[in-house]
This record gives sequence, C-alpha cells and structure tokens, in this order.
Amino acid sequence: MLRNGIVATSLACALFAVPAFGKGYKEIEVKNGSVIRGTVTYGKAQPAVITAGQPECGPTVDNPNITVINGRLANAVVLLTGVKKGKAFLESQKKVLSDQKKCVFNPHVALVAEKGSITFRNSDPAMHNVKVSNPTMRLNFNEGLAKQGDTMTKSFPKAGKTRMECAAHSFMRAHIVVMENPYATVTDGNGHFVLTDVPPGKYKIEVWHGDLGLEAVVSVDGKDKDQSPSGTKIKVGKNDDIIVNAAFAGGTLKGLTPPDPAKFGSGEAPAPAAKPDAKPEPKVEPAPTAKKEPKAKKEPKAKKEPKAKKAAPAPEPAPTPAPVATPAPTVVQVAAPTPAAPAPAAHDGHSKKVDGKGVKPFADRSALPKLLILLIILGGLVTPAIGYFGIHDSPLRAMICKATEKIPFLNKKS
Ligand SMILES: [Cu+2]
Repeated sequence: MLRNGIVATSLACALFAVPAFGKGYKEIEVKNGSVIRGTVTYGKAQPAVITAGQPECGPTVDNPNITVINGRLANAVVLLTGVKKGKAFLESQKKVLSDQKKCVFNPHVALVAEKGSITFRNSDPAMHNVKVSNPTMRLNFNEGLAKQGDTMTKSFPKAGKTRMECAAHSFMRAHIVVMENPYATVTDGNGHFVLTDVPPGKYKIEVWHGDLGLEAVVSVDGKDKDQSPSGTKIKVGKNDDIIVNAAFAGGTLKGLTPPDPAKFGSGEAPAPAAKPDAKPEPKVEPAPTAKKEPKAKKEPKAKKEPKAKKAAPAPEPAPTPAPVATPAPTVVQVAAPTPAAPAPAAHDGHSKKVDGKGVKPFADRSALPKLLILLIILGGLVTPAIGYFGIHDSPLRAMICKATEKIPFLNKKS
C-alpha cells in the first residue's frame, strides 16, 4: 500500500515536473565564476528616429533597428555557446514580456530561455500584429493584437535567433533570441554588456546584431579574434575578468526612412547609465559611405563569413570621414507617405503589400461581395450547360433535382 503510494507520487512528480529550460543544460551552483564584459561599437551613425508614415504611429518613431550613440551599439546580443552547466535561468528569462508601445517592440531583442515563453502585448490604441516564421526553431505564427491591452503568449521550443515583425507596420521589426543557457545578454545604450558567474571552461562567444549579423571583429583581452559563424573561442578560468570588445564596421540601414538629415549622427537619445568599463570612450564620427551591405536578416549559421574586414578594434572604431551633412544615401523608403519609391526588402512572402503604404495584416473583407457575384455567374453558366449536354436520367441530374427540391424558393408555386 505504502509502496504503491510512493510509486504513484513519483509518477505524478515525473509527469508534472517543472520543464527543464535549455536542452541538455544543467543548473548548478557556480563557484569561482568569472565575469566577461566589454563594449560593442559600430562605426557608422544612424538616425535616432525614422519616418513612420502611418497616422496611428505619428510622423516618426524611435529607430529601433540600429541604435548608435557615440559609436556605441545598443541591442547587440552577446552570448556563450557550449556551456553545459552553470547558473540557473532567471524567472525573467523564462517568462518574457514583449510590449508593442508607440509602434516599437520593447525590448528590441527579447531573450528567452529555450522552452520558455513570451507574452506579446499591444499597449497602443492602434492594431498591431506579431509575425514570426522560422521553421528551424519550430516557430510560425502571424497573429493580430487588435486592441489596446490585448495579449497572446507563445512558447519557444528550440534555441536560435529569429526576427519578428508587425505585419501592420512595416518599420516595426525586432528580434528574438532563444537561449540554450542563461549566458546571453544585450548591450545597453552605451554598448556595454556583462556576463556574470561564468563557470571555468572553454566556450564560444558570439557577438550578433539583428541587422548587422555576426560581422564584428572581436577582441578578447586585447587580442583580435576571428569570429566564425559559430562564434569566437574563449577560455574561462576561475574568477577571471575577461574583456571582450567587438567592432562592427559596414552595414546600412535597410528599409527605413530617416526623417530629417539634421537629426543624423550620434548623441540624439540619452544613454542609459554606463556600467564600469576599463576602456576609454571611443569618439566616432559618422561614416556616411557604406562599403558593404550587412547581409544580416539571415540566420547566422547559414553563412561562413571569413575574417570580417579588419576594422578598428573596439576602442578606436572607424576612422572618420567627412562630417555629417549628407544622409546615408543607401537608405530605402518603406513606409514613407510619399507616392515615390515602392517599398523594397524587409518582407518575406507572407505579408500582403498594399499600395506601397505598408502591409495589410488580415484578409481583405471587401473581396466577399465579389466572390458572391462570381459564384452566381458560375451557377448561371453551369445549370444550362447541364441541360445542354443532355444528361437526362443520369445519376448526376437525379442528384441535382433532389437537392433543388429542398430549396424552398426554387420550388415555390406562384
Ligand atoms: Cu504594428
């Protein structure tokens, strides 16, 4: 009896056990853990705001895609791969909130534990939508959040990186990183990041930006390392304090419209509080000529990027060319209200484009009457055709007759 009870309890425990977050990852108490910290830079200024061109969002919205302040790159993801055991996932990594507010996804990069969930919320009085399509990560949804306060929750079964967007507003793009371990973070407004409690071992460190990919030159304790598609090798000892800096060089702002050239350059938005950092502040001037397209958007594993151009390592990024004056010439219009330039890029096949002003999220209901008229015309053609081909006494005719007998208005005697 007692044994049966124990067996039943164990079974129940096994069935309702808390899911393990991170496939194959084991949470342990970390002793003598190390710190990995540093700065991510980008040698090219970007506008602080972009043109929205849709009334519900106002004329401009904050530029979420590439945020650069004094050459420091915000929203770059720094993560370790190959960590099999270490500190526990935080609750805030298991259950994440992604808020759509003022037509911007917040946070721009949602970091969520593998097997964790994200609740998407619409905090605007306008309709938004969340669209994610990534078969490798077993993700495929495209759902609207029709009104303010609406939410939906999705779970994330497989580690990886993917883009999300709002199908109602083509400029609303953000990223999701599903973490195989808790050692992942995003650079703040000063380009800083810190990873703590890293257990001793050999890992790979990745510095990735949703719009710039992996094309950064990474230096570990002052030595340049080649960042392969799977990251840069790093050896972590006990109680180490490892400085990792990364510099992105090329890349252009794609699919977004800068509203006002006068607002170009750095220092537009106030930077969040800086974390302590041994390195001096690099001073970066805008570099308007783009040599290279970023090739971002793709999942990083797809490409083998040989040594990115040896741009300046972190502390002295990008040499400086002509002052601001001209806006980045390669910028493309997407949501601009002007009738010019049709919208290129930025979307895969799922969205429906509507007259260059953006994307309509749901099926167009105005097509319904047209469909009805089409059905009536077809019916009008088919009925005489049946008579014409003389299928009297055929089983098909009998079937049709029987069916029409049941339709009252066809059999009404006048
Ligand atoms: Cu939206």
